[in-house]
Amino acid sequence: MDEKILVTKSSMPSYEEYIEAIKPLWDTHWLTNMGVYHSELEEKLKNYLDVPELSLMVNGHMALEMTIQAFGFPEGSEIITTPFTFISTTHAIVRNRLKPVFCDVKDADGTIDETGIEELITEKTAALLPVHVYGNVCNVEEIERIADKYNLRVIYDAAHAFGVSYKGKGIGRYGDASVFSFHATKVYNTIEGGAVTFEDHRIYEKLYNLKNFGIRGEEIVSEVGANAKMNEFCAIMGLLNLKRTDYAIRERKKRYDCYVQCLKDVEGIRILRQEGAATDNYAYFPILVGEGYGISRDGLYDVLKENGIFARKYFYPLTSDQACFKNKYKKVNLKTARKLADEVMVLPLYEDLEMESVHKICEIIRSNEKNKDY
Ligand code: T4K
Repeated sequence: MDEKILVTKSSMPSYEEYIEAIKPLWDTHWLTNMGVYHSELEEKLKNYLDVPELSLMVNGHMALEMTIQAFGFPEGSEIITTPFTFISTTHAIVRNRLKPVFCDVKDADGTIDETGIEELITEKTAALLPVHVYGNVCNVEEIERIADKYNLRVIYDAAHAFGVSYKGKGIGRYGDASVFSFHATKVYNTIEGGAVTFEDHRIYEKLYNLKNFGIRGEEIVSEVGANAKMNEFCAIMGLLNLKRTDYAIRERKKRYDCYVQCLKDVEGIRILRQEGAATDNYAYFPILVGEGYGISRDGLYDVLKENGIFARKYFYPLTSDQACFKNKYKKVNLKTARKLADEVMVLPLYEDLEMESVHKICEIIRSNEKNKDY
């Protein structure tokens, strides 16, 4: 096993299948700007994700930016979010000239600690932007109760939650809108891509304009938009990958279960896994390397690396600690988020990861357990 094992590997159809599927583009020369494959993918994804409305985007980040813009919050409004996420979540708020207010997360699953939200609400608060981190579902009922009480919008960062359903409903049906990422590293990819899901059709029209420069007619530009359209090559990749997503998730599950089996009783190692009413998409395999383990998280990261295994510290550091945001926003207690960020490590997981590799990774982890002499 000399090959490098990276944290993930893009899911793809066969070369022949993709080449065959993109052939018609050489007849039509229609490559982007809401083409036929774009429309077909929107329809198919609505069905797969069990949502009434969906707008495709060039990537998950622009989907977040466009969605926040679509709600038209006054400049300087506060958005309550979490720092235990990919930098994109915080960037999207700040690039809209809004202020992130960081709320702590729960030790059990890394999602927003809903019990800490109300004390952060001020007259400037406009929305909540919680993250279904690793596909772990936020407490959507309590978040809805708070949002209703204070008349706030809820936008979920569902970048990791493709295909997840909660209490029998697609996860994209909760809140005012949910944003998915279809990046190459995700459970489901369109090379680069993303989507916004929501109930209200007016949001579809708004996003359609915003992602196309705010153009409303050949000679009319009504608002300041951007270019966030998905092109036809990506849409075709998405159509083909959608056919194999269930297979990809099943294969991930086998590897995930194997990790759980091998690591469940290693002292000091905890799997950051949510138990509950949501389905799992096996997007990531995050573990926490606690004090009771033989070496530190960084120590284990290095040992794995020496063995050709490239795990990742998703999500360390907290976004609030990054140079561009540090000390700029309200100081709040982020004790749990900081602890998780210091201990977390995501192990390799993808559909064709060799089972032998999973065992090898677990062996390395087990061999560094405290008081174990292998
Ligand atoms: N919100 C959240 C919570 C997110 O996690 C993300 C993205 C977003 C919003 C924004 O969505 P997008 O705009 O990205 O659609 C990766 C991804 O680029 C990013 O999409 C993802 N989250 C984040 C968690 O991970 P990096 O900087 O770690 O990627 P990179 O290039 O180091 O790749 C990681 C591994 O993936 C590589 O070691 C190998 C594999 N890989 C990578 C690429 C680029 C492939 O197999 N194929 C590839 O094409 O950010």
